[in-house]
Amino acid sequence: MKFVDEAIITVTAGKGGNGALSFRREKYIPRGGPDGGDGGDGGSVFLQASESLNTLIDFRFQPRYRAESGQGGQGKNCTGHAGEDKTLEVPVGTTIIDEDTGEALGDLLNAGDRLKVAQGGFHGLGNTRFKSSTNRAPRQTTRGSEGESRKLRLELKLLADVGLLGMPNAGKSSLISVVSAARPKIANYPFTTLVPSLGVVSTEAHRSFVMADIPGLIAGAAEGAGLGIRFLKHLTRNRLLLHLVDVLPPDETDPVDAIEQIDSELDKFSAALADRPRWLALNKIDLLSDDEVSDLLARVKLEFPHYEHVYAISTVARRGLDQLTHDVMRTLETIWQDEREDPEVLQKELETQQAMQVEGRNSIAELAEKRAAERASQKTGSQDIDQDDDDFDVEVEYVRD
Ligand SMILES: Nc1nc2c(ncn2[C@@H]2O[C@H](COP(=O)(O)OP(=O)(O)OP(=O)(O)O)[C@@H](O)[C@H]2O)c(=O)[nH]1
Ligand SMILES: [Mg+2]
Repeated sequence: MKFVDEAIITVTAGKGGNGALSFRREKYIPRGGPDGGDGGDGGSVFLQASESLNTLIDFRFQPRYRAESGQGGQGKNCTGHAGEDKTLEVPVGTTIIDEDTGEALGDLLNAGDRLKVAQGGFHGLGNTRFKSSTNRAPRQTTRGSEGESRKLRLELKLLADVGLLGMPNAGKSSLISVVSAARPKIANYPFTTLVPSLGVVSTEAHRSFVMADIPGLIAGAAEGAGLGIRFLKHLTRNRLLLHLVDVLPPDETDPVDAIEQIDSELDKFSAALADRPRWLALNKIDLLSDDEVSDLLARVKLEFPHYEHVYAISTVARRGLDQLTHDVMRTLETIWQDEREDPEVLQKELETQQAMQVEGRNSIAELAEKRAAERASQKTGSQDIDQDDDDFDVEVEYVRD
């Protein structure tokens, strides 16, 4: 699943320093002549792609950037210092657009790629420059020119890092809405979410990850029950799955059964996906007493030892959320670092993703075949809604408010 992360920033290059008006004045040297130096050039603004960033969220808090101006020239033919360039780091894959003209200025696709987005002003000339045989004492200088200023739109197509998974009504959309700026619909009935959405979770400045909210699953999803399993394919590029469970489902079923059912649907969809790191978050603990929460946690840990991370949270009472998002952030950072530093790890990750996608496609195709066979036998094909369009590469656009 891709999404578009956006930020609008204003960049202003430094002004060029003015040229100086000065004459040499020394004892015994009458009419020393002009010695006003040139100003320094203004600094330019550059954008540079960096692998250590993965969202544009920090630009929301700091939308204005300015490079240093050049200093004015001085007497004794001293040239003013040039202003320092300003380099802003953006995530690899960022597209840069001039917001006023709509012109695409470039894409920074590889780490280290650099693009000048605002040209620094040029230096002014000191009066020395205007000396000539006919004018030995010029009083003329020029001013440095203004630095370029531009409003830029940065766009980043991103993949989600963490995918939410769970029964309808477990609180997946509620979670994403309290930890990010995403505002999916939340309601007390199953299948509120019909399309995936994404949100950027920022744990602190320069640290963020992308979370995906997908429609809920129910038992029998692999056979087409509910909305089926096709949304699971959106999780095949996520590094981590977060399985959300309602601790007190309105139909009074046992949350432990719900965990089993989701696990089993995941197994049927793709063994490789079921093998991904998967954490459990028991949600709505505000509805239970502390003792009940401890009992449930103990039971869950006993019955599902493959879940190494189990959290008790409440999106409504905002309990346990910081701990959860920080732990997710830290784990993702370790995974990213390993992938950056070890090409074998990255290669293995890409192979796993490939396996998940192939297995997922097969499961979806199997379900579509089964449905087609059923339709053929019932001869009711015409009134069927085709739920299994292969929208494997669908682009979900989410733009921050
Ligand atoms: N008491 C309580 N209610 C919650 C909590 N989190 C979510 N809810 C409620 O649970 C209901 C379902 O929440 P959603 O976030 O829409 O659930 P979902 O998992 O996205 O559901 P689908 O989109 O249908 O799959 C809503 O009425 C929420 O207000 C919580 O921590 N405590
Ligand atoms: Mg939802």
